[in-house]
Amino acid sequence: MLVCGSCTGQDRTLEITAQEFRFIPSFLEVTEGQRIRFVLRNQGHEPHTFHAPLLLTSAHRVQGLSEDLSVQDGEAIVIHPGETVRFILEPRAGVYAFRCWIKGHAGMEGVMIVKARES
Ligand SMILES: [Cu+2]
Repeated sequence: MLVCGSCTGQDRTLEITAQEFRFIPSFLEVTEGQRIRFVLRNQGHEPHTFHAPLLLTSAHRVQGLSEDLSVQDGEAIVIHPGETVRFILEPRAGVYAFRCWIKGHAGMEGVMIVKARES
């Protein structure tokens, strides 16, 4: 069996760090059909949110959200200082913007591109 993080049909882990006031990285590119294991870390001193309404829907099969995870309106995941949040998505092709929607946190934004699988 091949083990390749960038191949289609494989699990892939994406780590995103939130801090004052940016996401690192702010640009992500994956391929449709991959199961993406998101690891969101808040290394800042304030709470941050991962607000991605087009991404955090059942259409993309969100899995693995722990029970103590707070999701606001099904669109944003709240990450408290020092916290790490993990979840799994299998996103469809598209362009998905994400940002922190806390007032005053302008600039905390990014984009995830999910490329269509070549057949
Ligand atoms: Cu923030």
